[in-house]
Amino acid sequence: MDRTAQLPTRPARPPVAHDPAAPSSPHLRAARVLEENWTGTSTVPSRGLYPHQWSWDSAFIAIGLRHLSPLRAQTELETLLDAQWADGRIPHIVFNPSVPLDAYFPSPDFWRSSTAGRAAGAPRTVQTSGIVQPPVHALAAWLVHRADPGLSRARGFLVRAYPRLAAWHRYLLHRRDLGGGGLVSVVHPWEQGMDNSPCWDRPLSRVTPAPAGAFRRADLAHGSPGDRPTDLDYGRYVRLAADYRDRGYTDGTDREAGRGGGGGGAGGFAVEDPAFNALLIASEHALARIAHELGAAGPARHGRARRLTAALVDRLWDPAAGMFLCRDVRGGELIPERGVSGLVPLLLPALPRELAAALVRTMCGPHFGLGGVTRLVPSYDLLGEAFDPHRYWRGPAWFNTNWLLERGLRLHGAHGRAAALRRALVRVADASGFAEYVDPYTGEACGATGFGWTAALTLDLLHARPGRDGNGVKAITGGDRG
Ligand code: 9WN
Repeated sequence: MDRTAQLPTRPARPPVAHDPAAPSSPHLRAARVLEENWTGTSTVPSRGLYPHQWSWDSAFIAIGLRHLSPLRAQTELETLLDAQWADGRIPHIVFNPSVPLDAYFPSPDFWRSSTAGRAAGAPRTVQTSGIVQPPVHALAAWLVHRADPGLSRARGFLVRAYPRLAAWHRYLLHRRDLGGGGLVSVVHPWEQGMDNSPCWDRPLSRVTPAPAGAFRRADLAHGSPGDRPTDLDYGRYVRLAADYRDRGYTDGTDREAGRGGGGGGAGGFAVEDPAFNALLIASEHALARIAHELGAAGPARHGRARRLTAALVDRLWDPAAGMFLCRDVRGGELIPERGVSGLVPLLLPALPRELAAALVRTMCGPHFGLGGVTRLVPSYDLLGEAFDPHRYWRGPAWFNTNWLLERGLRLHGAHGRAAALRRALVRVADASGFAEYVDPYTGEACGATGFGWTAALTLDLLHARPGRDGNGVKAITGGDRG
């Protein structure tokens, strides 16, 4: 049954905590959001703003959902994996055919996956986008399995998921190493998931925007324009996506495309991002555990994860900034902007100890303010010229990145800071009506409320048993929870 299409778009609700008709605990309130956003086979990020299935949202949502219903959590991931392309990519959106085309832009008739993506192996029966999002899925699959191993084994959950997850990682590592240094590049800001981060301003400035009249945004009907990317950003997003589509969603390098040149793929945008690559590495560790559970070769994957960690340090660590930066693969240089993405590698078990310590110092210093001026870690440098506490990924705090950092703090022994961040996350999420993102200073809600991953990750934090996370790999891949 698909409930999404029948649900009217609602205006943002006041914070649920002050609603007299609201359930009586944060746990129940978070569970209600997930109930309301469930379509029968997956969970929408937001009933109004994002009425389809999104890739990394579903992974985070499954991580929370496993505490309510391991079966629903498995189904969430299975629905996404059913839309995988034959080349291994997991698309960033799986469209719900019963949602009207004009409910979200870009809609299926823009992406035209089943025709434009035919050569790359797009599925015929389901419409998807043609770009990807961060690979949180193997990590999610392992955590979901751990929540109810009996059910998982009885349903063959991991047996079916493992080859698909392995093909997904293969696609990224083989088709997307556009810089030639072993790391994965994203070819669109939507792929990295932090769409209008100031980290993209420089590489995006080379992209000629699509004319304003060539598309119609649907997002502005659901919230304040001041909380969203600008029209100029959208013009560039549309240009990049349309060019990729018109190349058949192929990932040839410049050399393969006959252009010579210094790498970076055939498109106008190619960036190595620390969070995207760190999530791939965390998922490689999870895949090693899944392989072990299935009696396959786990240690080789742990080895690969360690080699990827070394490549990440080699290519993206900036000692002067005390954090990781993005690399613009076309120009070849590091981008001198501090985004929260550069703190996310704290979640890696093989990170050298002195780098982990530097990341914690940077997170708690003047650029991100944790434990001082901010309640949660902002998405971008408080001191950066482009900082804006309300505009999407240009300053507001997001719950998925803070959840990842909480895990990283615990993994590297900063238990006091992790506990404080955990308390703040639950309090702010609940008081904001499970907002999409919040002002990092005040916790004021921005964007949508009733947001899927905010509710799911709150549930996960409420279920945390932090006393059990002494072991590095365990803390990353789920020995500590569920
Ligand atoms: C484009 C769904 C997605 C998140 C992204 C977030 C936002 C989409 C948009 O919403 O992006 O993919 O329309 O702005 O930036 O991280 O996955 O919640």
